[in-house]
Amino acid sequence: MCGIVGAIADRDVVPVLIEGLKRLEYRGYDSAGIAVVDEQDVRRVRRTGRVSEMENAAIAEDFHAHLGIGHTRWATHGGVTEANAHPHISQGVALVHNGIIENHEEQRERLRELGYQFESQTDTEVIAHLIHHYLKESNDAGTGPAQGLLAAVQRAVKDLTGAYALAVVSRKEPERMVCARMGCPLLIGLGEGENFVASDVSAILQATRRVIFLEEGDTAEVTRAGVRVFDGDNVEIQREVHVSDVSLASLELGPYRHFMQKEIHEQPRALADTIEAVIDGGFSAELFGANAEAALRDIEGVQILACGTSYYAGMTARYWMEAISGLPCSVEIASEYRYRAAHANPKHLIVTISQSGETLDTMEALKYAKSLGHLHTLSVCNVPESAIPRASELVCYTRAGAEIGVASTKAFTTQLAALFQLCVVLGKLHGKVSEADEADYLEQLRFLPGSVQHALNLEPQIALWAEKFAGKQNALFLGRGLHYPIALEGALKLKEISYIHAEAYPAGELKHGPLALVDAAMPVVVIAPNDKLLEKVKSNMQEVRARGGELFVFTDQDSNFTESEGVHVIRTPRHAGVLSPIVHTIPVQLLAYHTALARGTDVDKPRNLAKSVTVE
Ligand code: HGA
Repeated sequence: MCGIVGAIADRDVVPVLIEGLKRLEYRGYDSAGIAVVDEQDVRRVRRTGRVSEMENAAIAEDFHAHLGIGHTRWATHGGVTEANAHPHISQGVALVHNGIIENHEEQRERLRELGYQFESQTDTEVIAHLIHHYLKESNDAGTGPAQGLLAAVQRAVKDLTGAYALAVVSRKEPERMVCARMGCPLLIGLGEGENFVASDVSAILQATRRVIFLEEGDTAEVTRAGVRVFDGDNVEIQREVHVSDVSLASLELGPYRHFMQKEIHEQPRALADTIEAVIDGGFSAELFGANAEAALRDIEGVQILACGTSYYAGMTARYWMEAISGLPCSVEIASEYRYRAAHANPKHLIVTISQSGETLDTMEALKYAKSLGHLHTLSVCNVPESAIPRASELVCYTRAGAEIGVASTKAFTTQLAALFQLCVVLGKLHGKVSEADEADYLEQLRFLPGSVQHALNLEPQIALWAEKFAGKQNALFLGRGLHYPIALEGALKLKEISYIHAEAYPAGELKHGPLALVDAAMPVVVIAPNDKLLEKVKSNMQEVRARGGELFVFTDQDSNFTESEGVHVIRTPRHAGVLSPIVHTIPVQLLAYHTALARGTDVDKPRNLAKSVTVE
């Protein structure tokens, strides 16, 4: 979603801002802009569309400065227009904003009465006017300008309800940038005689790795010489400096055509990294934190909360959880759970799953679960130090590396691997997993990266199938048991990047409704490895074939499918046991990718979608 970058330096910061915005493009956006403070004036350039278009305009207008802020906008309030793009300016105060201001209408009224005129339909513009209003008030009262912008921002944010990450500059104070955070992530990058602000570390990685993560309610003043951070009571406070280990290589495309393709192919490595600690040290509670054992022994059940692809990871984990650990497990979409009058069992472990660790609905669901009295919380997350793990008692970091493609791939399979580890650890602690079982699970994990590599080798065959899908309007995905969530994930991937309408059903549900859709124009993808439900799935497939539906079956070596008229089969070389859902994810990812390629869509930045969903 929206991205923020800001810089103050002796050098020209415009290239830093542009480079930062390009690095934030992966989050999904619809317009971009920068504002710079140069010789007592604020200049701004904004464009709808790509950062490169805005960059060309900035070059044409000869933008250079030592202080500036930039933004990629994913519209929430007001259409995709240049007037709604950030930065917004109020009489020399320029600001960029991520988030949503819930009381913007009330503030708009108040500001109109104070004489302010609005140029955009955004909620953001009220913040610029509010800051200007307080700045003017303190100037009129004779308070020196050196303190002006910071104090004005600190006063303005007290009038706001909702979520924000802000970076603000003023033409009257060309020596500082002020920022604030509530509900949306924001960090400060520390350089040598130059400093930065960003919503995501990837935006400033080319300049520094030393970062301070702002906490909820913090404000900060950033100058060339240093940074001062204040808590929600405006008391100056020291925040820890972290050294980011995000690799620059993970942000580069390398020999691949798209980040999604790169990330699909990175899965053997990403999985090997995620399971490394278990392979070396076994299924130990310490994987989830130093004091995890007591908490994990204490629980009586599990409640998983997540959104989108992460929700499907949770659905898969539910099958493992109940079978392996014997603990009752429910899975719920975070945005639904947070508004439901849920009956909490305090001893049910809350497990949240979020690639970015900043998914707003998941964060709010976690807060709600805590307010209901849940005693223990665990986060499965790919971004260290992000908001959700920091708000959780226990953490399991997936080690997928930066995921840039909007459609999640390696984050999903590594989430599955992490959740599988959790299931086995809970099984051990709750007396369900014997030493022999544990050895067996370890062996299966050990083979996992290799099995995934074999599945990747099927790419040429899958690309041929994709040519048939490219001309279709609809597709149906079927699976049963552990593979039903993988059918859901396959349908979601196809929808997200090829814009083909796709739905997934548990195969047993077919004749309760969706069979009515099946005819010769409807391709039906079936995920059918050799497990205890295989014979049932085969009967469901007969029902499709009898109605003229064309079947595309992903299976493994052990199941005796044969190709025939209207039945196409692709096999993974070996049966992956209980981890089969992870291996069978690869073919559905590749099918979606190659279908999108054949249809010529923007694979890494599908229309209307954003990477980290940081607004409601
Ligand atoms: N509400 C603001 C910012 C939106 C945002 O943060 N998107 O991720 C707007 O609509 O401009």
